[in-house]
Amino acid sequence: MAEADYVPPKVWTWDSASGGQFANINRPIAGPTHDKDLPRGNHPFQLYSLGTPNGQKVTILFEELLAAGFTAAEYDAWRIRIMDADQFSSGFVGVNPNSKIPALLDISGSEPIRVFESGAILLHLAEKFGAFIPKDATGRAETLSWLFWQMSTAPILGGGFGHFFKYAPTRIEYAINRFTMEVKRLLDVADRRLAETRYFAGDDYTIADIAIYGWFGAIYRNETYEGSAEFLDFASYKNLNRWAEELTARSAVQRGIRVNRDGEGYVPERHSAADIDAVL
Ligand SMILES: N[C@@H](CCC(=O)N[C@@H](CS)C(=O)NCC(=O)O)C(=O)O
Repeated sequence: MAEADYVPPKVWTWDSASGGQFANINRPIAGPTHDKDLPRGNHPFQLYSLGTPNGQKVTILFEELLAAGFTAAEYDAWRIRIMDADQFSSGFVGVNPNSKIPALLDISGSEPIRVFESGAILLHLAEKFGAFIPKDATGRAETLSWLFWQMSTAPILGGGFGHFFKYAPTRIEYAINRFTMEVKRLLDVADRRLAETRYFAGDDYTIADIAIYGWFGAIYRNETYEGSAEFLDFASYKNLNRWAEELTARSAVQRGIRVNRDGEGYVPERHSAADIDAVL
C-alpha cells in the first residue's frame, strides 16, 4: 500500500517488520532477548559502546580527560554490535534498560555504578573529575543548557533526518523536507551562538561541545549519512565550521572518534592508549 493510502488501524499491532536498514533490530518491546554477561576489564571505567555519533561523545571525553592528566579516567571500551543485537543481552540490559549504546559501568568505587544516556555519562564523568564543566554558575548553566539542547535534538537529526534521508526503504519527500527544515534551523541556532562565543558555553571547551561535536562533527567530517553535508549546505554555517575545524584538530578528538569501530584507522576495542597509538 502506498504511504498516501495508509489508514492507521484503531490499535497498532506488530504484524511485520518496519522495513529499512534497522528492521531486524527494531522491536516494540523492551527487555533482554538472550542471556549473556558483559565482559569486564581492569580499568575504573567499563564502556559498552559503538563508534557512532552518540558513542563517540563518550570516547572523546575519556581521551580528553586522559590528555588532561586524569590517569584515573582509564577505560576499557567494549564493542556492542547493535546490528547483531548485542544491546539486547541480559548483561547489557542490566547496564542500560533502554538497550542503546553508550552504556557505562563505573567500577572506580566500592560499588559499581551504572550510567546510561550519553548526556548522563558525560555529566557523570565531568562532575567526577571536575573537568570540562565550568565551576561558575553561568558557565555551568550554559553548559547544561547546550548539553540538553543537543540531547533533545539528536533524535531529530538521527531518527528523523538521517533515517528518512538514508535508511528508510523509500525516499519520502514530505519526511525529508520536514526534518531537513528543522535540522537546518538547528544548524543556524548553533551558528548564531558560535558567532557570539568561541565555544557553546562561552570561553571554555566543555562537555556541551563534545556532545554537539558527536553529531555535527560527524556531518562536518562526512562520516555520517553520506551526502548530508552537501545536502544541508553545512559549509555555509561559517561559525560552526570554524568551531568544527578547531575541535577536529584536537588530538583527543582524533583519538576518541577511532574507538569501537572496524576499519583502517579504527580500533574495535580499546583497552589502553597503545591501541589507538597503533592506528594513528
Ligand atoms: N539518547 C541516547 C540514544 C542512544 C542511541 O540511539 N544509540 C543507538 C546508536 S547511536 C543504538 O544503540 N541503537 C540500537 C537500537 O536502537 O537497537 C543516548 O544519547 O545515549
